[in-house]
Amino acid sequence: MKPSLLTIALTFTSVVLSPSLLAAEPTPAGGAPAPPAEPNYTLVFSDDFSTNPNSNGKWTVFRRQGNPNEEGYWDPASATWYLTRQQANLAIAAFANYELTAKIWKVNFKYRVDNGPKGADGFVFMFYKDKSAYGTPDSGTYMGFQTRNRDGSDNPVPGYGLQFDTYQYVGCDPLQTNYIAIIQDVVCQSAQIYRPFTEIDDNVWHSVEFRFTNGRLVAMVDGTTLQGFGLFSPDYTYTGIGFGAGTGSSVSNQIIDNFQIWVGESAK
Ligand SMILES: [Ca+2]
Ligand SMILES: [Ca+2]
Repeated sequence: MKPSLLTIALTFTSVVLSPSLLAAEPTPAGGAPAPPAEPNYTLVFSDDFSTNPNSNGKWTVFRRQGNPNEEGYWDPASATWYLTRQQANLAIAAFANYELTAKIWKVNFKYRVDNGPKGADGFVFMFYKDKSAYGTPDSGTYMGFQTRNRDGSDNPVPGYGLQFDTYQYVGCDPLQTNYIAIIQDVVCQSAQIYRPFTEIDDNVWHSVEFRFTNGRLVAMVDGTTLQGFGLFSPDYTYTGIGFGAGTGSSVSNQIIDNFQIWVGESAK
């Protein structure tokens, strides 16, 4: 029997999941009570990158180098979007022209990243992010999740990220192997939950579904649930939703496709 989302969430989050959230859910054991009902989702934003995302009106893009051939390069032949190409010190912060105010939603997207296992630095799906803070996105480690000053220092940007990290060092990353994590405001030492994940820079297309349900997060890659997590008190102040990515001295093509935002209402 396929484990329920609740079961998986518990596996990862027994410490941090809100007891009130748990109490609200039916018990999955025994088979008698029904699992939590799926919300009814409505598609509110999508881009299959069949048109140029740098001019199709769907995105607001910030770049460190200011070069749309390297940061947010649209490949018309494959109809995909390269967050970065294989060049050093790139950063992009690309926000969908959509204000994320919903508290029940999900996104779907595909990614392909090459140059493993030494690709870098990774990319991050961003949500409830303060897009007004940009600014120049910072490169490398910071993956556009933070902004960069003229002197090379960087600033926190409020909001959350589902991080796909492909370059690690002690003092920043919680693991010294490729991993996924939920981060907030800053990249380094902010992971609220993380786990090793090898299927990032393997140059294969992977499909992601990421669900947010009143603070409960579930990440699925290629149909398998990798991570469940609960936020006690989500910060809904900011509405930015999109992607960041960076390269440093090591590089990758970091490509996305078929991005969709769905907003849900409780089926109850
Ligand atoms: Ca496409
Ligand atoms: Ca890293």
